[in-house]
Amino acid sequence: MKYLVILLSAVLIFTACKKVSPPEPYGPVPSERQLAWHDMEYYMFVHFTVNTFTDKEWGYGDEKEQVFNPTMLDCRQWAKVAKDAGMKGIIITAKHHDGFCLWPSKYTEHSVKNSPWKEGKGDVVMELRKACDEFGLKLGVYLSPWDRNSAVYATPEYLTYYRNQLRELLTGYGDIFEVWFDGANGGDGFYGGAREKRKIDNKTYYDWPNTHKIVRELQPSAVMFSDAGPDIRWVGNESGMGSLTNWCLLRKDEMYPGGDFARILGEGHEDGNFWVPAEVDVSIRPGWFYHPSQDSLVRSPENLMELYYSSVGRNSNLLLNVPPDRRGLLNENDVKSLLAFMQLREKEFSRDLAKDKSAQSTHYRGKNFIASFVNDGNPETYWSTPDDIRSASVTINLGAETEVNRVLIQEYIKLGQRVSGFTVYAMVNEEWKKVAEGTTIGHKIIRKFPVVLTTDIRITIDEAKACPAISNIELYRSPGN
Ligand code: FUL
Repeated sequence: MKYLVILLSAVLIFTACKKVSPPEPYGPVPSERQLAWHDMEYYMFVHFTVNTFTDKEWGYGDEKEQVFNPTMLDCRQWAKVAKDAGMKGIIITAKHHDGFCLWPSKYTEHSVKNSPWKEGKGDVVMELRKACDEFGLKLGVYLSPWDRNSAVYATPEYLTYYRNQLRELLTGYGDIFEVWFDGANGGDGFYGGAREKRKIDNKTYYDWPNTHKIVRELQPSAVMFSDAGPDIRWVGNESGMGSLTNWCLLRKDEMYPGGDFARILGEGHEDGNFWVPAEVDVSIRPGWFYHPSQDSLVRSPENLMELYYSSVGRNSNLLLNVPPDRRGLLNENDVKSLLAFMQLREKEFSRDLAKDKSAQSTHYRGKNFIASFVNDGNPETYWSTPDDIRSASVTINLGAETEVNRVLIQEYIKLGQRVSGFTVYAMVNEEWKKVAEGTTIGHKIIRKFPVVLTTDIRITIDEAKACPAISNIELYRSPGN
């Protein structure tokens, strides 16, 4: 009898503790390298080349190497500012369309090695590598496929040249987190003195799959950006606007860099068969390169905050361009704005009102998928429902009447992007008042709404492609509008 009781108790305890299995992933899921990229959220773009000294946006390719002569170049200053501004990395234009290389490439004479800067002994990419290491930042490279200097551009020989340069960058400068392939191909250029218009076929000329293989082989952790991925996609505009509906998915085989896909790139493809999330690239000034005439046109901290909401707040990463000036320093005006933006952000999200408050849900999958995992501060735990429940709510009780005007929601994207419709309600005067609604969530969305004095916030998943998996909910009373 005694043994029977022990046995029965053991069975009961076992049943009570039995873990329910997690939901099956739905559709494409992010790779490890993409997951690491999602977590970066905000990093710096640095446009710097001969254009900085010639006051151009697109160099023709005939610029003399002598024009590149920064007087006080200091990559440590760039990195320190990036770090202090809360950025996680820096992507540099190692080569822009003019073909001038910021590192002493052995495949061309058109580089820093023939410039007066450091008597031709300098290497901007290496200095930036060291500075990034010192400040704990990741490094990325932009290598323009269009090269208006190269005599062989538009011939098959150019691909060998381009890939050799890519290999130099991917083998000589430590770990690269992102390789940026832009899609511009304007036509005319210097081309070794030919000074003519050269057209290439975007779809076929660059033979991208074989270039991508080089990146995978030499830097397996790096993500590749272009209009069409393969890992990260352009958001379709350069004004800093992520799309409110933003699927991390793309039918990327239908796309190619430089194609006419701007609208599709904003929303992605709901039924996309690859995980290719959006990156918002935008400049702190009207131009990508430094122009003295734009010193007074630097975006204000408040404007940068709006960019943050329309990028990071819309399931995209923010790649913010801050172009060094002719000294080779980030200009004082830009630095001031960036650091003030950092302070604004700290104030905006200073105290998460949801953290560790009681959370209840209409449904839950099992004890390892309960509502309180949405505000436990652990990105690896999440609330989820049984497989057949695709609409459900989680309610956070704030303990007392509290002012709230921001909500942040994250899906557990390791299981794919699942939610396609949600609504946020606040309990005001004992009634549920709708304060925000939307379609997709993905890695992260942040929504503003007018201040409500409330005791409870309810997030309802109205529609999902599979049972929802929500890893994080945060609530704020921001001083902003
Ligand atoms: C574009 C280029 O043409 C611009 O000059 C800039 O580099 C931007 C980020 O990408 O394709």
